[in-house]
Amino acid sequence: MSVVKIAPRGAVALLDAASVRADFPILDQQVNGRPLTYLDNGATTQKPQVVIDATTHYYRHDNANIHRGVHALSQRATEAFDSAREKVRALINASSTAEVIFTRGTTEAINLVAQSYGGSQLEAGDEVLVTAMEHHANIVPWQLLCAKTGAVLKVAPMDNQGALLLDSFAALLSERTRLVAVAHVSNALGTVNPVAELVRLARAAGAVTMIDGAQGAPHNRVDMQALGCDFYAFSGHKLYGPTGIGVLYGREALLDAMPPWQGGGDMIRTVSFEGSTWNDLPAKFEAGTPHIAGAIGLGAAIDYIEALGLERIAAHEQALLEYATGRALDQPGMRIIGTAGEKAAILSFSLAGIHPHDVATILDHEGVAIRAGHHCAMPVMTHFKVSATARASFGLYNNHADVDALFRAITRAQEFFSQ
Ligand code: C6P
Repeated sequence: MSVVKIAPRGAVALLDAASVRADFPILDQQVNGRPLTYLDNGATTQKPQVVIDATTHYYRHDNANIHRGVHALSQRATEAFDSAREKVRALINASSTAEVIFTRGTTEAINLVAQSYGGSQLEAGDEVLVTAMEHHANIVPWQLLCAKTGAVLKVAPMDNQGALLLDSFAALLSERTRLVAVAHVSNALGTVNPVAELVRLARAAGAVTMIDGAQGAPHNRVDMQALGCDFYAFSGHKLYGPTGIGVLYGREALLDAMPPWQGGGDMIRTVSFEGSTWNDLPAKFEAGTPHIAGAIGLGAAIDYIEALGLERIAAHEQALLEYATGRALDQPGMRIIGTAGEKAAILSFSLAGIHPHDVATILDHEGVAIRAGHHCAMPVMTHFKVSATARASFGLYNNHADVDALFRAITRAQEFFSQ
């Protein structure tokens, strides 16, 4: 079994987890008579008070539709919404805010690309290449596209540690490959894919690249210009922001050439019964009233994580992963599922003789929140010959005491089932 790599920490001051924790009021509660230990951050993260305040402030003081009214409230709402987009742009180092499309989340962003780019560009016999560790959100939209166009879905395999087989990936690329869609980080395994290298290979083969960053953007700084991908998607709610808001980054030249995917208000320049013309980016892909409060909340979440420092967050989470992995290796009957050399702070596991759902239920009785199931990555479960795993996933407010609480509860579950 390979050992988890530790991010270089020398240059980065560590997070003060205790003071950070105080920023998240939800963490200060008892669940089933125990202090809450929240380890389901891969599913969604908790929100700091500043995010709650930003959305409340909008509804309390500035609530109005954007880009439509000349009145003061609409101007304030528009300013806050536009400034959130600029914060996203800066976070991911996109060249311009035209490249930042607000969506409902990662799922909607990938569907947008599949339907608009894929639907207009792919033909029968073209190929879409994904990997064996994708979330359903980065499989099913491509299957729908293939069914519609006659394109073919190809799957790059992974090894038994959950690492992508680079040679096989490269061998699957050909002049027929039109689109490569890859997870930055696997939600079921924690594997960090070498996305820069994958993008380089895909581009050399002439393919367009879509990175599913749902589990990538929250754990590492991502830089669109350095990465060179064509599309990158992530969800606000996994980045300490609200649900219902997410981002599609798209290279401007591609977005410009793509047809709209939904019609309605805001995405048009002119409408007549003879035909309509489209608005500039990013409005062309944002039909209807957007999730204004969500975008504002996401902007506040970005301010929050930038103030803490994404590098410090990454180092802190890697330290926790290293500690939890060491504990797991010492725990009798515990199998880690996903042991790639490069991992984000996700620990998928099974306990001998106990169904993952029972593990999660007993942990819940101990106040420890984890997720159990297939994690919307059924092919990953098939690969590892399990129907489900238990999964602890760490966020910036978790600490060593949370890992200790996890392992206390795991031992309790094992004792309970050995009776
Ligand atoms: N994974 C998890 O518990 P949405 O639902 O659109 O915000 O994100 C979808 C998605 C896409 N890709 C990856 C890699 C993901 O992890 C997720 C969401 C959650 O792992 C819910 S299944």
